[in-house]
Formats: sequence, structure tokens, C-alpha cells
Amino acid sequence: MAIIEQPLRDTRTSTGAGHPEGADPSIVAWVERLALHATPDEVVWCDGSTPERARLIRQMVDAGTLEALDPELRPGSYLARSDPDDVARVESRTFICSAREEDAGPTNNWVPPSAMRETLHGLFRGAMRGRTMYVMPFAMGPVGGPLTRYGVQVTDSPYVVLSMGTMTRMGAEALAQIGPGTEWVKCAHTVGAPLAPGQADVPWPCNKTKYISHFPETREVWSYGSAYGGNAILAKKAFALRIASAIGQDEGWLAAHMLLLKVTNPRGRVFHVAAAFPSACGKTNFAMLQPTIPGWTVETLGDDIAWLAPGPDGRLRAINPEAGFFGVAPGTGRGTNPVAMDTLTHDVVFTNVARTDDGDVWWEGMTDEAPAHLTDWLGQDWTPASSTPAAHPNSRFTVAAAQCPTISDDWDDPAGVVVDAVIFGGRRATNVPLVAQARDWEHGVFMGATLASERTAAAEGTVGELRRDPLAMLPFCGVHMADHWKHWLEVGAKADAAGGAPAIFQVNWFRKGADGRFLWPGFGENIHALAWMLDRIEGRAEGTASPFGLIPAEGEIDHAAAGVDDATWAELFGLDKAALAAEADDAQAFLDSYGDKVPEPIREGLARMRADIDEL
Ligand code: GTP
Ligand code: SPV
Ligand code: MN
Repeated sequence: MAIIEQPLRDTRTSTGAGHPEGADPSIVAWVERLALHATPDEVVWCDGSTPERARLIRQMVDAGTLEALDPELRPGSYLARSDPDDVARVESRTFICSAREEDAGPTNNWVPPSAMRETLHGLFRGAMRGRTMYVMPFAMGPVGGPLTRYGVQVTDSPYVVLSMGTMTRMGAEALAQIGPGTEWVKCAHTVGAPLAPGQADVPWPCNKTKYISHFPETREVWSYGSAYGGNAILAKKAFALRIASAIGQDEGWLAAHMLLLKVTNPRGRVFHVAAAFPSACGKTNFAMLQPTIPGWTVETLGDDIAWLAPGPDGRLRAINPEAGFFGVAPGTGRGTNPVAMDTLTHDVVFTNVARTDDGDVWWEGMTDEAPAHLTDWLGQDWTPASSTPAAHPNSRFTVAAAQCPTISDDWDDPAGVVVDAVIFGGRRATNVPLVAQARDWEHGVFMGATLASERTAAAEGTVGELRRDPLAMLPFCGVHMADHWKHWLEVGAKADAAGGAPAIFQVNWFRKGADGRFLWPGFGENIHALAWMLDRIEGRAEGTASPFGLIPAEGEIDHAAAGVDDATWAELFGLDKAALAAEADDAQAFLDSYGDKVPEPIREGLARMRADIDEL
């Protein structure tokens, strides 16, 4: 159970803060050990209550970490400005420290666990001096549910406590579920900014040195130096995707970077759909879609992560393990995502958006016209004439899922929902059609495995650069990516044998014309693609063959109703033989980089695609 393998050299005793009655001794021992090592001034066990949240908010307003927004305009809501160097996930500082390098695979940074433990041990020593260490037991999934997992995060950041309180079921109820033998994921976090006696704090403490380290075998996450998003809210990407992908591989289920939604068609038939798009490629927006076709209803279950596991009947069921949304602000407006705008009317923490002079928030895309004067995300004066954006491109809102007006009544069903369709999508200016259906599960896994997308501001790196992002999991896979593909194939084969794996589709809302503008209006009009997919499942649409699988046949989507003319529609499905051949070559090189670990059905998917391209 040793977390830090080296014996502790520190002799300081813990402050002796009492732990809640009934806390499992394994948690108490871990917390005690960490406290002795990181030497916080005090240890506080969080109960997840409303007064606790209010207390933390007051304290953060006093410290300048949060600014209260006007309670008339945005009740219960606050603005945080991060350190300008701590604004997104840091993939280059994210590590998978599996015992064997091969288990981390070529897509992850790997450091031997012993070496990483040594490094972390050094960094965590005294790292919380002058601060409070908060202990947060949490559940991923409805407390007590069959698919639900538990974790405990410690942090010295009250901002992270507030975020975890919204994003997870955090506190006393989760703690009560962790008993002898319950597996719980250890999540240790520090901003890495100890305070000397009398030293004044800053509003957003962090450290230039950052480590987001995962130990899949021992189900641990250690995060140092950042307080932003996925770097610090360890329940989210670190646990629910990276560690969970390792647990899922051992136990036969899938951790996926997927939104989850429920659709009811005009005939009253209900479908559940899980869709994987890379970061900042439209999950939150699709999960909150407001259909423009009469008779269709979309409800929201989750916007970022889904766990898919075989149910008692063998069919794949999914839960959203989270309890909140940590969504991209820019681009969110009445015209694009009215549901998000209605979700954000109260009790929201905004991070790195701009502030209006009357004490509200603003970001690019919220309204067509920017206010005449703003305070930008850096705290500087901003006007429409400024050359920099008012809100950081990765500025976000943190809000409870229950607050979403389209939240589905089955969003927190502990048993999850049966998944009818799985969708993969990315940001592709060229080549990839608006929508296509995989021939079968294996072809669908090929589609997902070779998914590519243009980079966004959700992580450090060059925005717009095309990269392969298999299953939209490139930054989030805690196991060897090719093993993960194999696992997807196996899980699907079992579901097929049990009466039906979900149908798999690929979408692309982001194809551009020669003028560089999006060809497809997107957002609410995406219902046209979704309706076609579900019509396919119902047997109401035939489709027609293409190198990408089945695409809509003439007349199966009323594109004019989406405001798209015939020429643009043709462009959305345009097949440029030379460009597609180059695409296939690139996919080949990508698969070859995995050598003989590539499962045969995925190689076959590419071979079939090549043959189809040759025939164009
Ligand atoms: P993460 O939270 O990083 O995982 O992002 P996400 O996948 O949830 O993406 P989100 O829905 O927040 O969208 C990211 C950006 O893409 C926002 O600026 C959206 O306005 C924009 N976007 C979303 N859907 C569409 C669409 O259908 N068409 C276009 N053109 N843009 C879209
Ligand atoms: C993403 O980048 O996919 C996010 C934001 O959802 S973060 O929680 O920072 O990973
Ligand atoms: Mn995400």
C-alpha cells in the first residue's frame, strides 16, 4: 500500500486533524502519510455540503482567487483568472508510469514508476507548507451504483475543491461507500507553491514545473504544479479516462471520451447515443443539441466522459461518471447553444473569460457584437479594437449537470442506458464526409482508431495542426493504444454475440470550402445527420456505399431544410481521389508505427478503404 515507496524521512507529526468517523483506515493512513510528507498547516476532510462550499467561496473571494459576479445578473456565480502560464492541459508533462514501458505504448510519455516516485517524492516534500490540505472522497457515477467507482483526491487548492464538488459526487456519501476491500483511486494533487511564514499568497498559485503522473497498476494519480482543468481535477481525465481505461481493460468495459445523449424520434422511439470527439470538437454542444427538425427531441446525459459496460443482458450500457460540465466558453451563445446559455444563468464558476463593466461575463461568440469595454482574462482593459481575444480560447465554465434544462431523467440512472449508436468525429477541413456509417463494429473501430483532428486550444500545442487522435483518446489512454483497440474489438464482439453491439458512425461538422468557411451550419442542424443515423438503425434509410462506409443516399437528408444548397451539399461529401489516397498512405504510416500490435480487423479496414479509393 506504500504510495511513496521510500520510507518517509520527515519526522514532523501530523496536525492531528480529526478524520470523519467511519473513514476507511486505508484512506486515513494514506492521508496521514501524505500530510506528514507535504506538511500542510492543516488537514480538512470535505463533506461536500452547501455550507462548506459557501465557506470556500468566501475564502477565495477574500484571497482574490474568485471575483463575485453581479448577483442580479448571474446569481451565485464567480470568475477566476488563472496564472497566464496555467491555462490548459499539458500533454508534454503528462506521464503514464506503467511497470512496463510497452504498456504505456507509443502515444504516452513513459517514465519508470520507481524513477517517477523518486521525483514526486522530492517535489511533494513540504509542497503544501502554509496551505490547507483538503481531502475529498468522491464517486464517479451515482453513489452505490453497479458501475460506480470511488476515489479520494487530496489537494491544497480550494479552487480545485470547488471544481471537484461540482464535477463529481464529492463528500460524505461517497466516503461512506468506501469500506474494507473497496478499490479506490488515489489522487494526490498540489499546486506546488508552498508559503514561507508570513509570505503573501497569489490569487492563482502554481509552479512552472508540472507533472501529471499516472500509475495504472496501482490506480494512482499524482499531479504537481497546475491548478487548471484536467491537470488538477483528477477525477476527470486522469481517473475517469486514463486510470479507468486500465481498469476497464482488466474488467471488460470501456472508458471513453464521449458525450451521452438521448434522442426521441417523431414516432416516439428512444435511442441513446455516445459520441467521441477530441477536446474542443463539439461534445458539449452536441450533447445539448436543440433539433431544428420538428418532432425530434434531444436530452442530455453527459458531455465529456462515458463508461460503457456490458449489462446483465450483455448489451452495452453507459453511464456518465461525472456530475458537472467543464465546458468551453468561446463559441457558446444563444445562436449556437441556447441550452448551455440557459444552464449558465446561475451558480457557475467561470475561468479565464472576460468581465463586463456591470459585473457579468463575456467571451468571443457569446454575442455577435462585443461590449464596448471589458476586462480581459488577464485583468487588462479590452475594447473591440484590441488585437487579442478578451477570453482565453480555452476559457471554461464549471456547472452542475442537474442545472441543465435538457438533462435527461435517466442521466443518473445507476444502471446506465443501453447504447444504440456510437459516433466518432473530429475537426477535418478536408476529405471526411459530414456523416458515414461503419459496415460493422470492426469497421467502426477502424474508423475510430484512425480518427484524425485539427488541434485546438484545449491543450498546449499548435492550433490547427492535423494529428491522429485515435478514439479521441490520444491524450487520455492509460494503456497501450493498440491494446485499447484490441479491447474495443473484444468488447464489441461480446456485445454482438449478446444481441447487438451499437451501430458505429463517423461525423465531421468542420469541413471547409475553398473560401475557408465551414460548409455545414452545425449546432442545431446537426440533427439532420443524427436523424439519418437513427433512421439507418430503424431501417428507414438505405444509404449508399463510399470509401468511408455508407453515406446518405440522394434525398435521405433534406439539406435544403438545413440551409445548405446542392453544390455545398456535394462538397460536404466530395471525394478527391488523390487526397484520399494520400490520406490512406498517412493512415498506413500511422498504423505501421504500431508494428505488429495492430489488430488484423483494423488493417483490413484500411485495405478495404484503399481498394474503394482505387475504384473511384
Ligand atoms: P472539451 O470540453 O474540450 O472536451 O470540448 P467539447 O468536445 O465538448 O467541445 P465543445 O462542444 O465545447 O465545442 C468546442 C468549440 O467548437 C466551441 O467553440 C463550439 O462553439 C464549436 N462547435 C461545437 N459544435 C460545433 C458545430 O457543430 N459546428 C461548428 N462550426 N462549431 C462547433
Ligand atoms: C478536454 O480537454 O477534453 C476537456 C477539458 O474536457 S480538461 O478537463 O481540461 O481535460
Ligand atoms: Mn473533453
